[in-house]
Amino acid sequence: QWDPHFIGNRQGIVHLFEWKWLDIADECETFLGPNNFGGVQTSVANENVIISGRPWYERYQPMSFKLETRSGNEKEFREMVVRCRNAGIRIYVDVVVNHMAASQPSTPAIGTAGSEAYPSDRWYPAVPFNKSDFNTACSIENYNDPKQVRDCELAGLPDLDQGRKDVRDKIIEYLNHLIDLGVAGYRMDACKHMWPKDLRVIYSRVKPLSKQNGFVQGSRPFFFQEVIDLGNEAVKRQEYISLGTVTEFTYSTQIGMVFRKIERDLSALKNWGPPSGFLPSRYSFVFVCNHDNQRGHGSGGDMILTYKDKDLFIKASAFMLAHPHGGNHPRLMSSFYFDDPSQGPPQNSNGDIISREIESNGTCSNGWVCEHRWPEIVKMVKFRAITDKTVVIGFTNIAKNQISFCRGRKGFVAINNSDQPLSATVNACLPNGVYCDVISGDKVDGKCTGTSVNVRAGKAHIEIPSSSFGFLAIHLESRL
Ligand code: AAO
Repeated sequence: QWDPHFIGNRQGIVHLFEWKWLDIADECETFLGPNNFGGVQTSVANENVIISGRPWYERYQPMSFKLETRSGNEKEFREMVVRCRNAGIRIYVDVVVNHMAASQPSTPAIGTAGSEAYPSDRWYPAVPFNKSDFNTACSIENYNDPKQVRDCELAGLPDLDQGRKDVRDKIIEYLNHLIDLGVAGYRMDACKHMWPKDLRVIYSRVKPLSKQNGFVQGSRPFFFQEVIDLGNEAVKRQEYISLGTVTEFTYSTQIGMVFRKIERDLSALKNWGPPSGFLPSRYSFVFVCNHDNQRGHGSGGDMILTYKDKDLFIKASAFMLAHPHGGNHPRLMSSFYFDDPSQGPPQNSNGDIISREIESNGTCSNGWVCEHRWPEIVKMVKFRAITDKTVVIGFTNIAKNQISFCRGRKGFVAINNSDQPLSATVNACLPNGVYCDVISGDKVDGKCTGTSVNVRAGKAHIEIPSSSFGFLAIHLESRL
């Protein structure tokens, strides 16, 4: 429940937020597979309520467990899983089982598979769930009262009682259906609002993965559980680590503070890990931003870095990929452009999602950002694979907001986040040789199109002008 089951030495889970299943299949084959990514987090796959204006968040209001949404139907879902697996990529589904759809301006509420529901009567015939399956209505007002957080309603969403057998059975049936379709695991939504003891029962009854679907027979699916814990409330993320990995929201806020220079500077990266307040790496599910906090939902704040802060976001993401904390599954957000935080994905006048298109330079168009295609990020996914299973050594605080470190004897990075040029001789740890910085250029026919770095006796002289991007990375395979 802590292993993402990547195929080979792959790295990172890309959240293809609001993508259609067949677009994901295509992305696996043409980009993610060839570039050594590990997996994809999909949007919520089961039927959701239709909300006028089609905001993205309608998908967090389930109507039934039918696999039919704006991303596609069950047949397309299955095709995606198989095509991605054949391209070396695992699929993880966003799963919402804390609650069902809230009341809408008109009754009955209508879902993306055509189902009807009567939320104010707690009647969802397409499951079916009725009044007895829900906790008594009350709203979460005090996050310091764990019972209220678990048994009352998050944002007015009718709160399922996972302590009831028939509720559990329906949830387990759905999770097992996804296993049969070949998924490798789940992003479990709103775990803070469900009792760990109930989740334990549910997870324990989820089928093991099978050889037939390309896994080690009998292995457990991967769980990453959404629990927002910034240290100031009663519910702690530690309550969930015996069940699977847990989202590390403090990582997202702290990395933003470090790179934005809010009460922090790059020297904070020296003790990056449990000493900074993070869970042990095995349990820690890390990311720079997610689909909520990139738009002010959840634990959003001004410190969060998103695609809108392009250079800083790339630098922070490159650091996340260069640093071993979070194991092989750091999550990379892949967004659509938005101004209004409620705005849904690119869609036509019928409300159908418009596919991303790929430009000749490899970037996305039609309203999709595709951060996962930005070259620095792609190159650092490779860096992470090459330096896998090594630790940070030779960390050097060069000057304020100028640091460097090695990943064992396999990789080296230097970061300049100051207004001053960086020029220093530092520990570089790699075998003697001349290496090509993969951020400023590429190794082409044995020559470097960017900055070369000469490593001698574990040291190198490096220069990062203040006008440059501010990140330098070399590794064993960039040796000239
Ligand atoms: C929509 C409308 C609502 C309406 C509702 C029902 O926006 O106005 O009442 O429908 O009609 C998403 C959207 C919601 C949307 C919902 C359903 O974000 O806006 O509601 O779909 O369509 C809490 C949960 C966390 C949750 C987060 C949004 O703990 O699980 O709220 N995230 C997930 C998904 C998310 C989704 C849902 C859950 C629901 O990722 O996309 O909602 O399925 C504190 C608590 C957090 C809490 C936040 C926000 O955070 O700690 O646990 O998150 O408050 O309520 C500082 C603090 C930080 C604090 C934060 C905000 O940062 O340090 O702790 O301030 O106060």
